[in-house]
Amino acid sequence: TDLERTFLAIKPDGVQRGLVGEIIRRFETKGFTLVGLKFMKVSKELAEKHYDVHRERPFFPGLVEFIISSPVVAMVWEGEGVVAAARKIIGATNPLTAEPGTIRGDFGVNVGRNLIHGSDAQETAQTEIALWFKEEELVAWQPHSAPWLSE
Ligand code: YYY
Ligand code: MG
Repeated sequence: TDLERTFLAIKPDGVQRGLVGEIIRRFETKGFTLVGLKFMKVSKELAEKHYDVHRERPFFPGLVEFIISSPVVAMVWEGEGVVAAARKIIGATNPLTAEPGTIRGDFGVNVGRNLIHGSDAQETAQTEIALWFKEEELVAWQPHSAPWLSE
């Protein structure tokens, strides 16, 4: 099987609203494997690097202020097709139009408070994992359920 990794972060609104367990549960019960997790306040430098592609957008300053305003849960998840699948589980950028059943569709109403970040492609995932985690913070392991999830 072809394992991929993606970077996910529960944003300050997800933490403040007590949705950490609910959000993690969705990736865990889907069958993906947690390989890195930390609860942290984000520095302005890290927030600006993470959202560098949006630097010229009008929402950039507010986005950075929001991400650094309160703790986040930074995570790396592994599995077959996890990058694209996590984006589907997360839902569209604007929670108001995101499909019910997705995290954003179920729990949000505003684009500036959309609960969770997920890498948008395999290459972006590699860059974001390296930006947020040191190699020794990632744990390679085989869940005992692996043969019951994949043939
Ligand atoms: O990848 P995703 O998080 O779904 O959206 P992006 O287009 O990469 O934008 C990153 C981030 O910026 C988004 O999650 C919320 C915020 N944002 C915003 O506040 N207002 C917009 N019009 C677009 C994006
Ligand atoms: Mg994005």
